[in-house]
Amino acid sequence: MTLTLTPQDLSAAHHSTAPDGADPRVVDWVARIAALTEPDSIVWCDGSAAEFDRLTHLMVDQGTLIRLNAEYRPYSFLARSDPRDVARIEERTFICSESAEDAGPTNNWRDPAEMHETLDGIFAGSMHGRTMYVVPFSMGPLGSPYSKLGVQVTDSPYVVANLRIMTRMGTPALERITRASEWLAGVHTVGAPLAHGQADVAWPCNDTKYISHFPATREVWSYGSAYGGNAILAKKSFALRIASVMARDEGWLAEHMLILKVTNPRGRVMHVAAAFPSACGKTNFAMMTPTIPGWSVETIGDDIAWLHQGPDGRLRAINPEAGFFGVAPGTGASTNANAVDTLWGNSIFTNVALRDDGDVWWEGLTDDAPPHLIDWQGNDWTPSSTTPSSHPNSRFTVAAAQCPSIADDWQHPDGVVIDAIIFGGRRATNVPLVVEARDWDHGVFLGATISSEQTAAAEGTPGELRRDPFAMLPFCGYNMADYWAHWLEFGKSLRSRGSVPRIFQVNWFRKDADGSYLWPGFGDNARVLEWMLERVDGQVSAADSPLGHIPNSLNLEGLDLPDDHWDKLFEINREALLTEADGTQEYFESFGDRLPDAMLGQLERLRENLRYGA
Ligand code: OXD
Ligand code: MN
Repeated sequence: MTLTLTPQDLSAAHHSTAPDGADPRVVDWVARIAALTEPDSIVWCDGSAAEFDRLTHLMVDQGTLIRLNAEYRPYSFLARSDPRDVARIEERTFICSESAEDAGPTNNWRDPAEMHETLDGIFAGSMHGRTMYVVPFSMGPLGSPYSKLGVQVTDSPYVVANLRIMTRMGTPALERITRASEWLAGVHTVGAPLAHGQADVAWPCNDTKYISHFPATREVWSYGSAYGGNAILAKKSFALRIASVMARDEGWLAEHMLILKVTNPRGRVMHVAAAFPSACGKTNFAMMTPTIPGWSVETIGDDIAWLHQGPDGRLRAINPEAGFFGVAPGTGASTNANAVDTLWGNSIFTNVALRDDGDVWWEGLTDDAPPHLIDWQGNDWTPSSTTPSSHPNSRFTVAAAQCPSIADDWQHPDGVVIDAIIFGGRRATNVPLVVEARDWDHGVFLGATISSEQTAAAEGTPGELRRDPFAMLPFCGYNMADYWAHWLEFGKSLRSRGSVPRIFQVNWFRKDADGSYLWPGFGDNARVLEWMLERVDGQVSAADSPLGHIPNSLNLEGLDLPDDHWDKLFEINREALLTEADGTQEYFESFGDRLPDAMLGQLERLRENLRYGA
C-alpha cells in the first residue's frame, strides 16, 4: 500500500459505499455487477459540480482530456478518441427480445439467454484496475409525470462527465428510485482491464463491441466503446430503444424528434416535433434563426421527444435530455449561430481540432481555416492537408440551458402541446419541399417511407435509398411493423378525444439536374414552417396532389429563388414515384403479416393517385 494518494484514490474516497437510503434493489444490483466486473473501487456519483471538477482533473492528469484555453473556452475540454471508436456501430447493436419476430427484420436479434451468457463471459473481470462509477439519472425533468429513471454503471470517467451534461444526474435522481419505481439498468465497460501496474491509455476501448438491449428486463449492456452513442446509455439505448418498448406497452411514443416552440406574428404559440434521419441538420433546424420577420423559433430539444396524450387529450412532448450531443462539423456562425453561442464554455469536444491558442476548430466553424492546427488524431494540420482536421462525426457535449434560443418552459414537467409533426429525409429526387398529410394514417405512411439517397460508397450503393422509417431505423427497440401499428392505434386514441396534430413531410435537399440544391435551407426553412403552421391555424389554402396537400404559394419575400426552382421543388414525376412505390411494396412485404393493413391501403391509394389522380 502506497502512502501517496493518486487522484483515483481521491475520487474513490468519495461515496465508495452506497448513499444512505439508496433503494436496496439498486444496491444489490451494483454489488452483483461489481462482483462480475471486479473494479478496484466503486464511486457513487452525486452529480455535483465538485464531483465533475474532480473527474475532469483526473482525466486531464491521465491524458484523456485536454483543458482548453480558458480565455476562449472556459471550463471546456477536448477528448481525442481511439480512431477505431468514433461512431455508433449498428452491426454491433443488438435487440434481445424473447423472440426474433419481436425484434423484427430491421434489428439484429439475439436470444436473451445466449447473449447474457456471452456478456457474462466478457464482462468478467473487465473493470480490473479501474473505478466503477455508479450514475443515477432521470430522463426528463425531475418529478415530471413523463420522466423515467435509470442507473448506469461505467468504468469510463469520460462517460460520467458526458452523462452529467446530458441527463439530470446524481443524488436527486437516486432518491426518486424507490420500491415502486421502474428504472433502467445500464452496464457499461470500455472493455480494457488493466493488469497490476499496467499504464492506461488516453482512450481505452476494445475492438470487440456489444451494445445489447434487453427490452423485457429494461437492461442495456454495452462493451468495448466509449463513443457517446454506444456508451451514454441514457440517450439512444434508453431514451429511444428501451423507451420505445415502454411506450408501446404504456400507450405513448418515444421518438427520434427535435421539439420547437414557434410564435407567429399574431403572438400565437405553437409547438412542432420533427423526425429526421441522423446527419440531416436536426440541430440546425432545432436552433434555427428565421429569415422572415415576425416569426420566432425557440428550442425545446434537438434529438429525442417523448410524446404522451395529456389529461386533456392533447398530444404533449417533453425532451428527456438535458444537453446536446451534436455533430461539430458544419456548425458555424452562418449555419447555426445559436449552437456556436451555446458552446461558449462548459463544453466537452470530442475529435475536433486543437488550435495553437488552445481553443478548438472544426470544418465549417469559420469560413477560413486557421493556418495551423493539431488534427483530431494529434497530428499537425494545415489548410493544405488532404484530410479534414476534425472527424466528420466529431461532437460537442453541452447543457441545453446554455442555448440562447432555449425556450423558457423547455423543462416544464407537463411538456408542451404539439400542433404539428414533421417527417423529413434527405432526398435529391422525387420528394417535394413540403407535403401535408391528408390525415393521421396518411401521416404514418409518410413517416414509414422516410428515406435518404445514399451518397458515400461507405453507406452502400450510391443513389440507392436507405429507408429510415420515422428516422427510427437504428433506434426502434421492437418490430418496426408493430411500431407502425402502435402509431396507428395512438392516432385513434387522439382522434377519439378530439385533438389530432397535423402531419407534414419536408425535404430540404432536393437537387437540380446539375447537382445543386434547389432550396437554401437553414433560416429559410422558416418559410416552410410558416406555411405549415398557417395551415394549422386555418389561415392558408393548399392544393391537392397525388402525394397530399401542397402549398399554392409560400412567403418568398426577400429570397432570390430562381424562377424555375418552385416548379422543380414541387415537381411530381409520376413514373419515378410509381417505381419507388414498388420498392415500398417490397420493403413493406419484408415485415410479413405483422404489417398493418392500413399501410398497404395507403400505398394502394398513392398508386391510384399517381395513375389517375389530381
Ligand atoms: C445522433 C444520431 O447522434 O442520430 O443523434 O446518430
Ligand atoms: Mn439523433
